[in-house]
Amino acid sequence: IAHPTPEDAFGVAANIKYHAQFSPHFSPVKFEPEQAFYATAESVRDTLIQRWNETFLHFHKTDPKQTYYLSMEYLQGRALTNAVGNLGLTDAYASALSKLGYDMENIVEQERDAALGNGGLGRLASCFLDSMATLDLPAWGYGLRYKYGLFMQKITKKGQEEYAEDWLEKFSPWEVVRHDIVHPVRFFGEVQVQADGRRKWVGGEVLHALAYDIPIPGYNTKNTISLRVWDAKATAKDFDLYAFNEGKHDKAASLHSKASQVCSVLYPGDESEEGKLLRLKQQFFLCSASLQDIIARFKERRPKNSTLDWKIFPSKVAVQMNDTHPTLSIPELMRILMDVEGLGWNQAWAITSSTLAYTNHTVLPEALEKWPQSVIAKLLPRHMEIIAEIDKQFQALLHAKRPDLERKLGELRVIDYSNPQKVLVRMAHMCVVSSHSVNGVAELHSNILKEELFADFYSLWPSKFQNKTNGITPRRWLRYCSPELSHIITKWLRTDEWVVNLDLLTGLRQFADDKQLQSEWAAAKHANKVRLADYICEVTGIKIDPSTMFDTQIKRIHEYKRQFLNILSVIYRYITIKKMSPEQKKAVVPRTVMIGGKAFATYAQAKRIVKLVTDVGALVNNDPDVGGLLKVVFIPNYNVTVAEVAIPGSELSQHISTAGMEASGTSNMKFALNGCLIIGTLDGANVEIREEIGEENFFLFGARADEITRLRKEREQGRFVPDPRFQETKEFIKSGILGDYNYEPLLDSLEGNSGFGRGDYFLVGHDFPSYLEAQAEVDKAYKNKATWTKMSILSTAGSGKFSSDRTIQQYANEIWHIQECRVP
Ligand code: DL6
Repeated sequence: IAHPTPEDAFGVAANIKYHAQFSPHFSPVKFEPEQAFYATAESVRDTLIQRWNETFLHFHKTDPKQTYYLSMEYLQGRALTNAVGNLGLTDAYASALSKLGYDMENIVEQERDAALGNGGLGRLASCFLDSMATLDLPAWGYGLRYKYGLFMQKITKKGQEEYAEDWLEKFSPWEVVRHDIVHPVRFFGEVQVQADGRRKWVGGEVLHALAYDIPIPGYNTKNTISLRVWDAKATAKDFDLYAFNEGKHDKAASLHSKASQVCSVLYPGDESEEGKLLRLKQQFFLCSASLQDIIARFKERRPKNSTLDWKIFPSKVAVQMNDTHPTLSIPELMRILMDVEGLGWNQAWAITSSTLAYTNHTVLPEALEKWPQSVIAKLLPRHMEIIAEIDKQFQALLHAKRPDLERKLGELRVIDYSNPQKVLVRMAHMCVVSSHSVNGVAELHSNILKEELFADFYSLWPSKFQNKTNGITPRRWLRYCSPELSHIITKWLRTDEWVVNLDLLTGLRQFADDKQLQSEWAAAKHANKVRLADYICEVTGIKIDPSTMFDTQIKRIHEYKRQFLNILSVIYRYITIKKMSPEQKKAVVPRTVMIGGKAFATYAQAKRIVKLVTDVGALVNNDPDVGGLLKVVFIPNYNVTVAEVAIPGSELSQHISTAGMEASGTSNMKFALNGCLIIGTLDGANVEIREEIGEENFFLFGARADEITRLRKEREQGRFVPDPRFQETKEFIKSGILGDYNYEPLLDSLEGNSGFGRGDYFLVGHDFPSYLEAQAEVDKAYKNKATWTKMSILSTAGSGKFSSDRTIQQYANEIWHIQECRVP
C-alpha cells in the first residue's frame, strides 16, 4: 500500500474514494458527509495500522520494559483531527476532501465522541496515552469497551435529563477487533484445595474477554500505541440449544445476556446489591483480562524452551492503577502467580508489589471505594481469601515494625471490621499496602495524602509516596483546538517545537507588551469567541455577544466544585444591575456567564444546581433592564468536543472548589494554556498554575486548605456571620421569582444539614464576599484591553509545566523506570 505524503492530496483523495467503494457500510450511491467521514477515517486508519504494526514489532523485537495503564475510564473524544494532525497530514486531508467537494471541518463534525469516562480522571488517561505515544514510550492503555458511554444530557423545563449515548450506533472506524486475543474471566464459583495443597478457583460462570484495539498515534513519530478495550462475550458452547428449542429462549442464552451486561454501561448505578455486583464484575473483568494479556506477552517474549524466570517480571512490566477502580489487579496477579504458576506467597507478593503502582485522584470520603466483603466473597471467593491474607500480613508487619501504630489498626487495616453487620474492604488501603508507589496528582493533593489521608502509611513507607502533577496534551488542547492562536505562537517563537516542548512557551513573555503581538492575540481570541457564540446559538438558540466578557465554568456538576457559588454571584450581579441608574450601568463590564457539565443521574443536589442555572438564565436573558450587560447560558451535554470550542473561546474561567477538595483539576490547565484567565481558590493544581503564570495574572479568593477544618467547626457552632449580600441573594431565590421549582433543599445546604455534616459544608457562605471582591478585580482588569491581553499572553507563556509530556516523563523516570523505544 502506498501511504500518503503531505503533498499527496490526490493520493489521499483516491484512498478516500477507495474506502467509500471497497469498505462499504452504506448503500453505494450515497456519499454524503457521514459516508465521507467513515471513508476518510478508514483511509487515515490505513496509515495508522502500518505504523501500529511496526511499533508492535519493534517493541516485540527489542523487548523493553513496558508500562500498562489500567483505567476504567478514557474520555477520548473525537479522533480524526488528532490523528491527521499527529501524522502531519492535516493539509493533505483538507485539500483531498475539498477536491471531493467537502470541507474538513464539516467532515470532522460527523464523528461521535468516544466518551468512555466521566470527567477529569478519564480525560487525563487519554492525555497520558497521547503523551506516551509522542514520547516513544513502550506503553499500552487497557480499558473497557462500554456500549453506552457517559450519558447524553438534555436540558428541558424539568432540568437535566439523561439518555443513553450510543457511540457505537453505526460503528467506530478506529477500533480493530482482535479475534485471536480472547481471555476467559471467571465469576462466582468456589475454591478447591488440590492434592498438593494449592488452591484452585473453579466453577461459577466464565465469560470471555475479547480485545478491541484503538490506535494512539504519537505526534511527529512513527510510534503508534494501543488502547486495548475489552468486550465481554459468551460462546456458542454456552448457548443451550435444547432449552431454546423447548421455547425457553431467555434461559438458553442466559450467559450471553449476562455477558452483554458487563460492558453495557459506564458507571452503572451501584445502590442496589445487583448494581454493586455488576460494577465489581466490570472492575474485575478489566483487571483479569488485562493481566492475562500482559502475562501472555511476557511469556511470548521469553526465549523459547527456557524456563520462565518470574523474578524478571517487574523488570519487564509496570502496571499503573488509575485510582482504585483496578485494585482487584492485586489479588488477581497474586492468584495467577500462586494458583496458576505455582509460586509461593512471598515470591508472588514481591513480584506483585514491585509491579503495581497506584495513583490517587480524590480525597472525598464518598469517592474512596469500599466494597462489602460479602459481595467480593460471593463474586470472587479466591480473591477474598487473598485480600484477607494481605490484611493479616499487614497486621503482622505493624506488630513487628510499628507497634505504636497498632492502636490505630482498626482504621488502617485493609478490611474494616468496625461494623460486624457490614464488613468492608478498603480499596485505597489495599493499594497503598500493595503498591511500590503511591502518588497524588498535584503538589497540594500529594501533601494532603501524606499529611492527612494516608499519614500513618506515609510514616511507615515514606519513600513510596510521590507527587506527579497532572498535565494535558498540548496537541489536542492548543495546537488543534485553537489553530489561530497556535499559528501566532509559532510565528513569534519562530518554531513549532513548543508542540512537543511546551516549556518553550516562556519565550512569549518577552513579547507580552508588544502591541503587534497583543493585537494578533486579541484577534485570535476574538475569532475563537465568535466560534463559541455560533456554537451556543446552534445548541441553545441563545444569541451571545462576542464583545462581552466570556466567563466559563465547565466541569462535572458537584457541590464541592461550587457551580452554586458561581450562580449565586451571578444572581447578586443581576440584583445590583437592576438597582442601577442608566449612568451607573455605563460602567458595568458586560458579561456572558456560561456553565456546563453533567450531574450524576442520582445526585439530586447537583441536578438542582443545573436547574437553577437555567432558571436564572431564563430570567436574566429576558429582562430588558439588563440590556445585554449580563447573559447566563447553560451549555448542554458538555463533552470533549464541546470543551474544544468552549476553552479557546473563553476569557475567564472558574476553578472555585472548596480548598483541599479538588485533587488537581485539568481544565484549569487547558484554559490557562489557551490564554484564559483564572478566577480560583488555592486548590489542586491552581496553586501551581498561579506560581507558574504569576500571582498578578490570577484572580485569587477564598479560604485556604489549612483553614477549612476550623471554618467548618465555626459554622457548626453557629459562629459564622453571613455577609448581607449573601443573605440578599438567598432571599432572592426564596422569593419565588425564579418560578415554582423547589429550591429549598439547595438553600438548606447553605444553612442546615447538607447531608455532609452540619452547615454549609462547602463553605459557600464563607467564600462569597471574597469571591465578589475577586470578581470586581476581574471587571477592573477587563476594562483595560491591553492589560487583559498581556495577562492572557502571560497565562499561556506560563503553562509549559502543565504538558502531559512532562507528567508522563516523570512517571516513566520515577515510577515505571522505562526508557523510550522509538521505531526507526
Ligand atoms: O487526576 C485527574 C482528576 C483530577 O484532576 C480531579 O481534580 C479529580 O477530581 C479527578 N478525580 C476523580 C476521582 N474519581 N474517582 N474515584 O475523578 O481526577
